[in-house]
Amino acid sequence: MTNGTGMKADEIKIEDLEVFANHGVFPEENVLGQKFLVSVVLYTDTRKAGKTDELSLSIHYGEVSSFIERYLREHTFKLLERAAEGLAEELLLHVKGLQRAAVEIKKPWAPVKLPLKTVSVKIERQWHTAYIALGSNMGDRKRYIQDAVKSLDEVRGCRAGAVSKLIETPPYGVTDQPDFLNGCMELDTLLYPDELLDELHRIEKEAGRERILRWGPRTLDLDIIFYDDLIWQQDELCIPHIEMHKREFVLKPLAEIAPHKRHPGTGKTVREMLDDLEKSP
Ligand code: A4P
Ligand code: MG
Repeated sequence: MTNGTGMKADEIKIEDLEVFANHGVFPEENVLGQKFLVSVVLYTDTRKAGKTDELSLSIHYGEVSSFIERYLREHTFKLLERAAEGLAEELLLHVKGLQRAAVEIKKPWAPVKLPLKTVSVKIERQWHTAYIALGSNMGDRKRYIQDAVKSLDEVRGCRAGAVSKLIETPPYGVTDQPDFLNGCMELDTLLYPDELLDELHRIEKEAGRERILRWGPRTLDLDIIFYDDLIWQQDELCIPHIEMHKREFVLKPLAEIAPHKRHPGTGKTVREMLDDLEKSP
């Protein structure tokens, strides 16, 4: 992972923090408790703190250590996987300036009835940036889109970023239907792409969306245009969105909030794709 200048992110490390907690599959473990060793790498940008000697511009590793200890002591999970996942998520949600976190939890006294040093689970989790296309051509179109932005911001592990202006567009594909209102938004998210799609479908459903006709009229349509620089092609999900470069109603609002974002497949910026489309007959 890189910081804003394209250079490798800086790391703050906490190694083998001892926590006495109750995680485990066996009921005795949940009652008696045992020792866990927790190592965390916090990926962040220490440049400003490095230049000014100002703690408030960095991540306070003392506070993070207390946070880890408290979280693991106050929760009881069966699996180390669950403990690591929960801890990584809490850190990314609550520690300011944290972009990515590696979390390793070791269990030196794991009850496996064989001599071993430790068993452990190590994961890395991070914030991702997605761009979502917003569309509606039924009912109170503006309200459906505004509510969708709010609903997405309220999903755990999602934060709404820039939202474009909404524009009126003629229908593309099936043309015998009312005009659309379209826009785009930036979304910071901890969700994986398939999890994000599930949330989009849930929000579409709550807006009364019915899938009757492909490309037909809808109260709300939410499509994932980009997800970092990911290229993901499966039957139920294609990222970048397969038709994005052909659609002015996607590129115009997107160019307002992310003109320099490059398509990871073609290398073209959003602005270039929009220029190409406007030039094509
Ligand atoms: N799917 C695959 N990739 C994605 C992705 N990147 N983001 C799958 C979201 N969904 C993705 O979509 C069908 C399936 O596509 C989803 O279940 C998902 O698994 P849908 O929303 O159920 O059906 P749809 O929207 O009718 O089909 P499609 O192909 O998604 O259509 P689009 O691309 O959404 O286009 N004209 C104007 N002016 N403005 C519009 O907003 N929208 C459409 C619909 C047509 N014409 C329009 C507009
Ligand atoms: Mg769609």
